[in-house]
Amino acid sequence: MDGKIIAFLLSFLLLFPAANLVAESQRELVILNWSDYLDPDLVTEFENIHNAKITQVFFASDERRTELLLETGGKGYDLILTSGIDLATYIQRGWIAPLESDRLPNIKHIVPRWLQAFSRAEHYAVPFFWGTTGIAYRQDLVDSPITSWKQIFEPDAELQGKIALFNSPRDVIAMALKSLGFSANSEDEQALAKVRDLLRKLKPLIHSSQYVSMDEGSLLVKGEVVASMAYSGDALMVAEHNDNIRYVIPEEGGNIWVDYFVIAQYANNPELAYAFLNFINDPKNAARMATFVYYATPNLAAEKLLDEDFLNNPIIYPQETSLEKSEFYTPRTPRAQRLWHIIAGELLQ
Ligand code: N2P
Repeated sequence: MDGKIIAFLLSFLLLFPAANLVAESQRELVILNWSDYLDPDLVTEFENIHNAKITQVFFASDERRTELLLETGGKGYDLILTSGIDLATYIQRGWIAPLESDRLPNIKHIVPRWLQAFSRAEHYAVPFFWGTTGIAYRQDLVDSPITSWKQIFEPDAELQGKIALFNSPRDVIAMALKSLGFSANSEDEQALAKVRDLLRKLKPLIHSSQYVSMDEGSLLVKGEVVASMAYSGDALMVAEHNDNIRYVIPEEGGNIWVDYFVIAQYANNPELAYAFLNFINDPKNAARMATFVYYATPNLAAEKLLDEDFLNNPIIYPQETSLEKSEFYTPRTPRAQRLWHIIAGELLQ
């Protein structure tokens, strides 16, 4: 055999186990998450400190997250980012491990209000951020400011064909209910029949029901979409690329949500998952994370480190008066849930 080939084989045999060792010692943390929800610099810092690799699997709606979890029976993830309203279902399905608070010393920084905002959250979930759902729009492309959901759900000529909704039955129907003066959580059949009519009329008038991205290629930045349902911090993030983008909690009110990190029942690396939760709740890191995503942190010690500008930004920390008409989602009966899916299914295809 050619000497070169022998040398190659020998070096391969010698190197391969070593490569294996490196791979084995680098643990992986798999996080099911929204995109743009973790500061990439903090991710890298965590990876370096823990000699670990963070892999994120992204979803673009709360419903899509549930579908992904259903596909694997909750397996394949170490940490799951979930909205508070889905917690109870995920716990019931056995996808979430109860929190062992002695492994999470930094939980002491979290304001109890957010730990307790949803049923059973306290024992299973670590609040990450809270925010609102409202409307992001291009002030330079409308005659007068957008102030109500009615302008989205019954658009006049100026907005027709230029509206983006979430691809989320829950959010679309809840906000359509509010535009008609009902509660976001209404299960009243007549109210829902009105929503159905409203959405049937709306269908040909929307641009899309995909969540608009937050980068410079966003449809809002390009002006192809003039008004979109949006999460508060995301509107601020996309406004970095166009300072004509505004965010409003409409006069009918919006949705107040809380997002939580939970440890997956089938986590491969629970220890690393706890390390991550402690890391992001270290006050300095939690403050940096908040600055990156433009959301309000439930971490009190972090809040104390944030700039006045951030704390006084009414999109991040809305005044109580503008929150008054906004609602947290409450659990729906399975029957209502089915009905909501049917109604929204006609619109969101
Ligand atoms: C991700 C923000 C998602 C917040 N950019 C929705 N709860």
